[in-house]
Amino acid sequence: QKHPYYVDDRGTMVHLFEWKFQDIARECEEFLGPMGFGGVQVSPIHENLIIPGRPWYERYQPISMKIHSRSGNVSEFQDMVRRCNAADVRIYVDVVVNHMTGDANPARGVDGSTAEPSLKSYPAVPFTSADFHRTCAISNYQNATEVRDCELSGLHDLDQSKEHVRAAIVEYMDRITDLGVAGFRIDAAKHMWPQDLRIIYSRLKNLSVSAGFPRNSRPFIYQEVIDLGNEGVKKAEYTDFGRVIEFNFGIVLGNMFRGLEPLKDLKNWGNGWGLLPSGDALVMIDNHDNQRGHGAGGATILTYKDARIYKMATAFELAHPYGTTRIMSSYSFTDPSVGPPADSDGTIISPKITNNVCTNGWICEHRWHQIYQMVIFRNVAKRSPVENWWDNGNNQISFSRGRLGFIAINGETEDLRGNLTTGLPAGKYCDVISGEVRGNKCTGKTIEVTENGKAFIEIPANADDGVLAIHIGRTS
Ligand code: AAO
Repeated sequence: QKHPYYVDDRGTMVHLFEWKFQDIARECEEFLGPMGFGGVQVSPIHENLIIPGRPWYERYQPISMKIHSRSGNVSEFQDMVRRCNAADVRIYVDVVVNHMTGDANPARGVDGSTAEPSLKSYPAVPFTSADFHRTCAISNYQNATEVRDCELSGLHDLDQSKEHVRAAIVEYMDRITDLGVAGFRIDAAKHMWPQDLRIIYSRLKNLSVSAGFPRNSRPFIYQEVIDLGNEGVKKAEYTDFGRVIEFNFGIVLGNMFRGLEPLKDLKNWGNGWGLLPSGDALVMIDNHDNQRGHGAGGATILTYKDARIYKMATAFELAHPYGTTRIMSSYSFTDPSVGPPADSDGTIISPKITNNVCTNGWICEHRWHQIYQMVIFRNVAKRSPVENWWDNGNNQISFSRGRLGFIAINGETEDLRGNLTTGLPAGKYCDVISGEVRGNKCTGKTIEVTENGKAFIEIPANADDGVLAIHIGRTS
């Protein structure tokens, strides 16, 4: 269940946060498929409590397990999964089964379901108070039992040791699997007992053969367990049966690319850093929580708002073989509660996309040249190792991925200029950061690798991008 079942050598998923299913389907066909993205994580798809003002976080308050949200209804979901699969892009669903809603009166869902949260009564599932833990607040993260048996932010906490709860969760996830998805993000996994999750995952059905998955494929599972090393719940408790989202990844890289620690220290990235083993980790620079101060990470998390260093950190993420990578794709915000761009009736406004620039309030980091080109780089580099590491003892680094790709990063105020070992076969390559191959021409810098594998590399301190990347898929 640690295998994402991407098509071919695709290696990265993008979280299209709050996108509508119809827009995702089109994005799969027009961009994600052709550009080599492996998958899309969609925002939670179950029916949620409608919260006045429609903050994004209402989607983390389930009121039923019907598939109907601001992203669309079940037939739109099904159509999206079919079209994305046809474009070789897999779909991953953010599953919220730790809890239902917080208190609200009246409590009404997107599909019209009602509930009495204060009585823990959710007739549309149905769940009654017998299906929940007692009411208590999580305040001490040192106490693993409290973290798992009490309520996260007042959200009524389901008891996954109960057979009825397990059956409802399995039924919901199987229903999604039947529609052709490849796997699940497990929200708030930290707040559920590993032994219960193990049982629930083991009961899930295999991925759909008619959707194109090999026989006996198990759903990809990646779990949200925030463990920065100082609490009662440990990420290693969850790696027997799925991957875990490695929150230290974006925190450390945020510090590094902000210049708080030298990039040269990344030489042994992954090992000796307290990070999970690579095969257990799903990684990102930022996510929908910590880009807006929720969850963990604090002020040094990089987001689209720090565009230049964000692209540099993302380039490193995608160039380095550690973990399964995810890219964030955001809408613009200042108020951390505000939901996606929407009409006055709450209908989400689609991104308008012209020449890879999204408007209507959407950022679309995945359409940024430097980011999608590195998604392609990662696919080309496959599983080849980091080789030919070089650094200047400070914030200028470079390395190759075997003989398939090479990246250089200049994170300081001095120019980077020198003959570096690229590891690539002799030839002319197109720097995919400053340009691309169009027709037979490179629109950016052309890099000439000589017989000994070296090339003259130059990244001025004031360059638009502090990164240069070449790979064998783009010769000129
Ligand atoms: C909303 C309102 C609440 C209201 C509630 C019920 O905002 O005021 O009480 O409704 O009416 C999202 C939003 C929530 C929202 C919720 C439901 O973020 O604000 O509540 O929807 O609408 C913890 C969990 C983690 C969770 C994260 C936000 O462990 O699972 O909080 N993330 C997921 C989703 C998220 C969603 C939910 C879960 C709920 O991604 O979008 O919530 O479905 C420590 C712990 C972490 C803990 C954080 C924050 O982190 O380690 O486990 O995350 O605290 O509580 C340093 C430390 C680090 C620490 C951090 C912050 O960095 O090193 O360990 O500081 O203290």
